[in-house]
Amino acid sequence: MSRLIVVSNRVTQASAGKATGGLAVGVHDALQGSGGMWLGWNGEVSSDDNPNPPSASATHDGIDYCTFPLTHRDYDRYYRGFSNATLWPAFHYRADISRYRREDYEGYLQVNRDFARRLAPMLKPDDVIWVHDYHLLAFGRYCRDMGITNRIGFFLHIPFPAAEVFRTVPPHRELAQAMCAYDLLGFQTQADEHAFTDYCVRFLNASREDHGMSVEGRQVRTGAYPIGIDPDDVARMSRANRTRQVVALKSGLADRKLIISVDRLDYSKGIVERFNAFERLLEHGPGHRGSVSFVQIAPTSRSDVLGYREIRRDLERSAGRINGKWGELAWTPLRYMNRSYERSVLMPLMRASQVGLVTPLRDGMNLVAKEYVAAQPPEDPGVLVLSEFAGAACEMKEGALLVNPYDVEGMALTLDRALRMPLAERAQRHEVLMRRLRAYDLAQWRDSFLADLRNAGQHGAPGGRPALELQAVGL
Ligand code: ADQ
Repeated sequence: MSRLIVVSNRVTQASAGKATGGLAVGVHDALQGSGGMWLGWNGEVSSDDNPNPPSASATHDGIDYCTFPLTHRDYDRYYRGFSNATLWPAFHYRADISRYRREDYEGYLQVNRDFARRLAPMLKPDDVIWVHDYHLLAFGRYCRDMGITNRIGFFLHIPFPAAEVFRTVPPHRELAQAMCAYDLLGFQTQADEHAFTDYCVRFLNASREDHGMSVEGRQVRTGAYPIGIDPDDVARMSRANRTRQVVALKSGLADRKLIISVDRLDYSKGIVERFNAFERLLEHGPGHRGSVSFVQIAPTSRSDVLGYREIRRDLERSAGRINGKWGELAWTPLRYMNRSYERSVLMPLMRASQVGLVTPLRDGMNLVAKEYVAAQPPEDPGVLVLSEFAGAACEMKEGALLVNPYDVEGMALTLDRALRMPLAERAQRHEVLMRRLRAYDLAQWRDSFLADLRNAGQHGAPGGRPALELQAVGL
């Protein structure tokens, strides 16, 4: 079988027994099975004095890891700048806070080109390349410009926005053209896939075809591949020996019900709106006062990116106000933990909670929603309250209670319903959700993407001029 090469912004190792989530686990087995390689940033930031820090190679568990640091300048322009201050907000429908600077875009292109330059000499002719996420939209285009004709697939973990929102990113046309250099473009949902193809039809003169489009004389395959979890692994972890923290939390709760939310601290996750909904529940439902506690776990992420410090401050204020107003000596309504916990603690915590409250304003998928369901005891499962704007809602609408996170009153009413739901309904909903989680798990996500990539029709260098070079010259 041909070798698999994974390319992503960050490289994480998932060694046996080490508890990691998401991408690392998802691609680990496929990499191991093909004697594969993973290329990307090692998380370190080096001095600008050496603009080309060397790559380091290491082999673990039959996987070659090729990693390198980013210089300060690259970190600033490519990572903090264009990836996380321009693309991330715009792709999460926050064009209002997306900030564009030409020098950031230039740095983004340069790092994308640098990733391709590092990979090129290590490639074998039949290697298959799988690229991940919004940091590397232009990577494939640079590979083609370097004459690389291997099959290259790309998976976007975050939403692809509607064309009118995507157009607020100034180099939108070049980015979409660059994305069309990939042989297969995978999205979390059909809505994301359609948003991308709609844009291409309207602005790149693409024509739709079965399984994709024809753009500038080449076929680009597109598809929806909703990322899954390993439900049995989550269930096992959730049942494992109760950790000290979980036991302490349970004894502090006495007989109170527990609502839990777990996120990275990010404005896209709708945490402030969620706090407001919990406050509304206490205001309008006197029966819940003193009998339910809400635990929000949200460790800081990207603290040096625009907008992230503000969200932390807003949450601290909001949690303080709610506890100040409603708390009692023997009851803290809202526990907001701005720190991270191991998965071995999070999964039992989810299992111990009667409601999983997952209400992002916009999310590519949201794996916490799936993990919450898989962590539940089937004989007495909790209820998932899920935002209709999470990619996960497409698959989970039958079993979860869907909410609009902009409707604080509606979320409070749904929380009330979830807390009162009888066992028979909870069990029936849980069964429906588990069936779906098992039918489309993490292995299925990975295997279906890779099967389609291996079968993707034509591949090789696209025709036409290298648009990104033009932009870089114009800067
Ligand atoms: P994220 O925005 O990071 O990922 P999410 O899917 O919620 O979002 O979480 C990914 C993983 O991180 C999960 O396994 C989860 O358990 C873990 N995680 C989240 N919060 C945590 C916390 N506080 N402590 C410890 N672990 C935590 C992006 C997209 C998502 C998409 C994923 C995967 O934004 O929409 O679901 O990629 O494609």
